[in-house]
Parts: sequence; C-alpha cells; structure tokens
Amino acid sequence: MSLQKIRGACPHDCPDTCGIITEVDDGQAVKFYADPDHLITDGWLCAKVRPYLNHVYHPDRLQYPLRRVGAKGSGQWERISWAEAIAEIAKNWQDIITQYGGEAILPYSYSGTLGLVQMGVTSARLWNRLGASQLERAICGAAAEYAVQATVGARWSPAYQEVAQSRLVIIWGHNPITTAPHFMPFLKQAQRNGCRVIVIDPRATRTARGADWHIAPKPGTDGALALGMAQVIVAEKIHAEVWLENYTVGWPKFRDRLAEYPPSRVAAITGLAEQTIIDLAREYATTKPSLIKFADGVQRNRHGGQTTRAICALPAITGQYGILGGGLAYSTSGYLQWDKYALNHWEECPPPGRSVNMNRLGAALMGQVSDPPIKSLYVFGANPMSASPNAGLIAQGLRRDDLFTVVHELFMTDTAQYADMVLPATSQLEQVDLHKAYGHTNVTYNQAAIPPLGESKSNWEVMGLLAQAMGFDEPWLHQTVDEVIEEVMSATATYNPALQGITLVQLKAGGAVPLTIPAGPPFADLKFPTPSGKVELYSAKMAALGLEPLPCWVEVAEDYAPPDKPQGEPLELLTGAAHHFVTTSMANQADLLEREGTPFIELHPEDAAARHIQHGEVVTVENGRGWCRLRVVITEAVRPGVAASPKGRWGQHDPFGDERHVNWTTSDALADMGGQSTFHSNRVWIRKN
Ligand SMILES: Nc1nc2c(c(=O)[nH]1)N[C@H]1C(S)=C(S)[C@@H](COP(=O)(O)OP(=O)(O)OC[C@H]3O[C@@H](n4cnc5c(=O)[nH]c(N)nc54)[C@H](O)[C@@H]3O)O[C@H]1N2
Ligand SMILES: Nc1nc2c(c(=O)[nH]1)N[C@H]1C(S)=C(S)[C@@H](COP(=O)(O)OP(=O)(O)OC[C@H]3O[C@@H](n4cnc5c(=O)[nH]c(N)nc54)[C@H](O)[C@@H]3O)O[C@H]1N2
Ligand code: SF4
Ligand SMILES: [Mo]
Repeated sequence: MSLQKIRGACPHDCPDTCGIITEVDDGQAVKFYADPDHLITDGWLCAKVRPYLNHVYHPDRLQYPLRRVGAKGSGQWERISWAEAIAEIAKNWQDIITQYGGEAILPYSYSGTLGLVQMGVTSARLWNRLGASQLERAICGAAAEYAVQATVGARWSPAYQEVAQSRLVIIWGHNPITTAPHFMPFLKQAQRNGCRVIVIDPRATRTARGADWHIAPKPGTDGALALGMAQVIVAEKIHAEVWLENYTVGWPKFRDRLAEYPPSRVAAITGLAEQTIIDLAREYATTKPSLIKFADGVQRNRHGGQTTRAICALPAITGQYGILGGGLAYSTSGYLQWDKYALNHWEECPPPGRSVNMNRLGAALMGQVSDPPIKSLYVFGANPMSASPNAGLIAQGLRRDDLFTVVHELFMTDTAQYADMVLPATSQLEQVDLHKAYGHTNVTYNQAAIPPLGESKSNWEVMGLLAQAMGFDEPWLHQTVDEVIEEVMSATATYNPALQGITLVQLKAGGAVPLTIPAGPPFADLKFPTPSGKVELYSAKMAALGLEPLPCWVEVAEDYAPPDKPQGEPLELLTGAAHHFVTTSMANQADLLEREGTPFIELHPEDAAARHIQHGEVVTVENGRGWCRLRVVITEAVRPGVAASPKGRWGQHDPFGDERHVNWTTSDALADMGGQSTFHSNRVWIRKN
C-alpha cells in the first residue's frame, strides 16, 4: 500500500495548536512532523511533540478495559470486555442515581486534549443529560479570563506576527520559549529590529535569559508593581489623559487609588528597588508601541484576578489599546466561542447540577461536598492525582471504598492507579476532532491517521456507549464526530461572523483555516465590549458581585507550616511549566524524562547556605499540606526567598521512592476571582534528610 499523508492538529494544552502531518504505511504511522504550510507552526514542532510516535506507540499504552481486583491502588487488575465495563458502570450509576440523585456523579476532565468534540462536547452533553454535578473548570486561567473580560470585555489578542511592530514588549510572568514556542521566532525578529524585551518573573527562565532586562519581583506582588508603575506614569504626567477620559470608566477613582502605590511602598511589597519601578514605568510609558504579553502563570496565585486587572489598566494609562504592536496579548480564545446550546443541549436536560470546583477535588471527595456526597468520579483527559493541588487530600478521597472511580486514559497514570475501572483511550492520531487555538486565529481539523491501538476508544465513542447503556437515545448523544462538528459550527456561525464561509468540507481538506476577524489590532475602533463600551478601570459589575471594583493589591497570609516546623523562613515555591512535558502529559516518556533530569528544586545560594544545603543534596520540601523529596539545584536563577520546581511529575516515577511530587505541597485555596487555582501561592520549608 502506498504511503498516506494525514493532516491534523496538536491537541495539547498550548497556545500554538500546531499543524501536524502523519505518514501512514499500512495502518502504521511511520513518520510524524510539522505542517510546513502552517503559518504559525512554520515546519517545526516543540521538543515535547517532535518524538510523538514514541508517545503514540509507547509500550505502556493501555490496550483494553481493566477492572480492579485487589485493594484500591494495589495495582491488581483483570481484563474485561467493553460490554462488561459499560454495563457495570451503568449499573453503578443507576444505583447511585436512585439512592442519591445524579449530582452524586462527578465528571473530571480538563486538558489532555483541547478538541471541540473530544473535550468540549464530551465534558458536557452526557453529564448534563445525567444531571451530574457540574465541574467548575478553574485550574488554569479562570481569574485572568474573568479579569480580562471585566476590564476590556473580550479575550482578543494581536496575532504573533504583529509583534514586529512593537518597540517594547513586556513579557509578564510568562515563559513562551517553553509554553508558547512558536511566538519566539516573531519576538526574536522584532528584537533584532531593535525592539526591547523585558521579562518580569521571579525566576530567570529560558525566556528571561534572552531578554534585554529581567526584573524579578517577589511572587504574587505583580498587582502592586503594575499599580506602582501607573502611579509613577501619572505622577510624571506621561500618561494619556485624554485617552483615559474618552475610553475608560472610573479614571478619577482609579487615579485616587494610585496614590496608595508610591514607589517606596511598592518596593517594599515587591522586593524591587524603587529605581527599578520608576525606570520600568518611564520606559513603558515613553516607548510606543509597547505590548504587554502574559499567560496564566502570573495569575495562578491568591492575587490572580486583581493582578490581571492592574496589568490590564496599563495599556489604558498609556493609550496603547487598539494600536498595532501595542496593547495586551493574553489569549485569542474570545474570537470564537462555540455556541453553548449546541455544545450542551441544556434545554433537553434536567436543570444543571450543583457546581464543584476542580481545584477542591480532594476536599470535595472527603466530604466538603455533601448532600449528596460524591459517590462516583469519572476522569478523562486529566490526571488530577499528579496535576491538581493538595494531592495528599486527593489520594485520601480516591482511596474511599464507597467511591466508584472510572478513569479513561491512554496510560496507567497516578489517577488511574486508584480507579475501580480503567478504560483505554485513543491518542490524537487515532481520533477525529476540530481545534481552535488560544494563541492564534486558525481552526484545524484533525483527521484520524491510524486505527485505534488495541481496544482503545475515543472519549466521544465512550460517551455514546454510556448514553446507550443508560437508556438515553437522544440523537445528540449518538452523532458521528463530524455531525457534532457540523451542528456546533453552524449554530455558532448564525451569529459569529468569524466562521463566515468556513465549511466542514474545507476543514477536512486539512491544514489551518483562518477565522474571519477584522484586520488590524484588537480594539482598533476603541469600542470595548464591556457593559459601558469602555475600558472598565472601575467595574460596576464586580462591585455588584461584592468584588473590589478597582484594581488593588491586598496582602494575603499564606503560611501553613508543618506540625514540627524545620528551621528557617519558608520559601515561596513556584511550579511552572516543565520544558519537556505538557503538565503531566508526556512525563512518562523515557526520552523526555531523561532530558528533564531528576526531579529538582532550585534554591538561591543564600537560602541554601543558610540551611547548610549542598548542590545535589536530596531534601524534603514540606508544609502543612504535605511533602515530597527533591534534588537541590543551587542557582541564582531564583531570587532569594523563592524556590522553583517544574510541574508535571508522576508519583509512580518518584526516584526517591515516596510516590510523591510537588503537588503534595501545593494549595487548594482559591484565588480572588473565578475560583482560580493558586499553585504559586505555596510556602514551603526545607528539611535536610
Ligand atoms: N512545555 C510546556 N508548555 C506548556 C505547558 C507545560 O506544562 N509545558 N503547560 C501549558 C499550560 S496548561 C498553560 S496554562 C500554559 C502556561 O503558560 P505560562 O504562563 O507561560 O507558564 P507557567 O510556567 O505556568 O508560568 C510562567 C511563569 O510565571 C512565573 N510566575 C509564577 N508566579 C509568578 C508571579 O507571581 N509573578 C510573576 N511575574 N511571575 C510568576 C513562573 O516562574 C513561570 O516562569 O503553558 C502551556 N504550555
Ligand atoms: N504544581 C502545578 N500544577 C499544575 C499547574 C502549575 O502551574 N503548577 N498548572 C495547572 C494547569 S495550568 C493545568 S491546565 C492543569 C492540567 O492538568 P490536566 O488537565 O490534568 O492535564 P495533564 O496532567 O496533562 O493530564 C491529561 C491526561 O489526559 C490524558 N489524555 C490525553 N488525551 C486524551 C484523550 O483523548 N482521552 C482521554 N480519555 N485522555 C486523554 C493524558 O494521557 C493525560 O494523562 O495542571 C495544573 N497543574
Ligand atoms: S505542544 Fe504546542 S508547540 Fe508543541 S507541537 Fe503542540 S501546539 Fe506545537
Ligand atoms: Mo493550563
């Protein structure tokens, strides 16, 4: 048989949503590479996805359904058929619904894939029909999403290419070399043309090392830094007074608020020199166009929402919104929001069940959510035992004998290990889907390249089987993937011109299809889709919800010491993205694990010396929530008082034999907005072993 070239989309949680090509010979994928015609992908893939065939053909891929036979977590399984598996799940659910109601069932899914059907629709329809608990999907960027929406009205961002027009780019708590790699060639080109790049990050990341200026504030203090910059800009009268009067709401009140943030106070909060704050403010206000680019790391803390509000105010203070090469780059996801009705089929379902915040999974399983208690958990496209905060509490919850847990996965993850039943899932090369992007404005169809491995099935296929077993025969639970895509696209196209002229036939021909969006920078007409039509420095909507309506920075007490506290001050532990994994995805691949090395924690030389810790030593990192062991890397890459250890590790690979990772220490407290996770508000103590 001749070689076939199948085009698709990278499904992983990354703004670039690359175009991919798989060469298939007789049902076997033999070559995998980047789509050379994709404007953003530009013929290359990141270090994580380049060796994707090692992921797809990993010897540990689950091949058939498994039922637990030993105690929970004991690793004893028996093979069962799909028919048995589905019947058993349906039987359990029917019993649970009779006794406790549908809300006793909780689906848990997030970012294993970002596809419209295999994640969006499969996270909604069946569960709504069941009357299951709703999952509040707030683990990633909920606070920023809320704050951006409240301030400028929509998540619109300039195209990566537009950075060519910028004279200054501030990359704020964001590490695109690792997390949005295809932005980098555009940034580098701009830099070669004289654009200055400033990175604000407590850690000297790969991105910071390539910047013209790296500023390292204390974690969680960026809101104060942004307000301090605004204070200086206004005090020195280099702000855009007329712009503010015309295009914002609440300018006089905000101006008064700024008086609370003189450089002296902001220096004390952020740990930066007063002069740094003043210089940064001057440079930002006097270089035009200037772009502020951020993602979600900067808001994954207790101050996440107000931090984002304060950062969003800066382009208004300087009149930079709507200008080519200026403004704010956060996410492009607002250009295309899938029609909620078509996605959910709400009107044909029981009223939505109560909402459970995914960041509180452990607490919810351990009884904080009651009446009814959660009696069944169905996990797919997520690995909460490794990726979600306060892992110790999640482990306790998952060990509950009266909890019926099903995990649909490609691998026997830390979460799957605790399941009562494990179902094998297809990889992206074995399934059909449609992908929009959050870093650019193209839509890409993913053709299945190879047949499913073993007996694996896609999320949508399993939803259909479960619906059938539950006796739900609504056609919208039994469509083909293409029918789902057609339905959601055409419903969305009735009011969103972004999909104008885009057909499924065209998408299926392969490659990235650009959305129809107005040319030029976002907000070029200076009309903001907020309630007032202006940039809302003061948000009446937030005031009505009892939220502080003006950007602010408020101290939050964080310490949660272990019972017998080790010597020394706590350190602020940051656990941002690992270069070679996407959260915990791909973190079981030998080639990538080797490149990432032994799980480590970075400590500043002063902090190491104060604790008599040597480079390479294995220490216990702990707080009142839990602990894990990590190998110390002594480096000036972190500022004193800050430690860093990338996210993504699986407990079952823990080289120190504890079956733990950093999320045993991270906090399940929620941020100031959106029910946001607070992974980066995490004080830890270091104990010598
Ligand atoms: N290689 C790789 N790529 C990924 C991912 C991955 O795991 N690996 N994850 C994907 C996902 S899920 C997401 S949401 C995006 C996230 O994309 P990013 O937001 O770029 O990634 P993070 O590493 O989470 O955070 C960025 C930086 O924020 C810094 N930071 C933490 N707290 C603060 C703070 O208080 N102030 C400031 N100024 N900086 C702070 C961290 O040191 C880190 O370097 O990346 C996506 N891309
Ligand atoms: N310490 C710390 N932890 C963090 C963060 C942090 O900054 N610090 N960041 C958080 C962020 S931003 C995010 S977005 C979350 C992400 O957390 P999760 O959404 O849990 O993402 P992953 O850990 O990548 O797990 C995804 C799982 O889905 C599986 N999968 C992939 N494709 C499919 C499919 O088609 N079907 C099925 N059934 N399964 C599939 C993969 O094998 C993988 O095990 O992690 C959070 N965790
Ligand atoms: S993870 Fe991101 S950069 Fe890597 S291939 Fe996928 S979309 Fe592209
Ligand atoms: Mo994320």
